[in-house]
Amino acid sequence: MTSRGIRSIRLALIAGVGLLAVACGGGSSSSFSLPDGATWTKESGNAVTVDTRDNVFVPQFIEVKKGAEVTWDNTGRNRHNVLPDEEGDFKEVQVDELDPGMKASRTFDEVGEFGYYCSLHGTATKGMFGAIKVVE
Ligand SMILES: [Cu+2]
Repeated sequence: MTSRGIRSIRLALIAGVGLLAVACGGGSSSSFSLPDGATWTKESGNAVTVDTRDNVFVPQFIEVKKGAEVTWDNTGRNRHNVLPDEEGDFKEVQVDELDPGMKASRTFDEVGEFGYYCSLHGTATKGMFGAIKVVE
């Protein structure tokens, strides 16, 4: 192999390591990324409600203070659940906790961006999904 060939392999390796460092350096435990054109709705209180309708979370993307308690309030007629897009980010809200007319809460003590979705009406990136950005 020519020395030029070796040099370009070395450059490719350095670039690859650099990308890895960027990918791991986010400080968030979730890989959630806000869809194009979407914005975070800032919530100042320690108790924040997400209206859980048929079939959408409102507001969809909220920014809360560390330690805030988020309550999903099922105001629709359908059953819904709330699953973190990365297992373990928070305890799942199962359908029997969130029948129509019911509310379920989770507390967010870790800074980061936590995506979630209703598996009956969406996926982590489509349909009935949302996210919580937790800040200091
Ligand atoms: Cu749903």
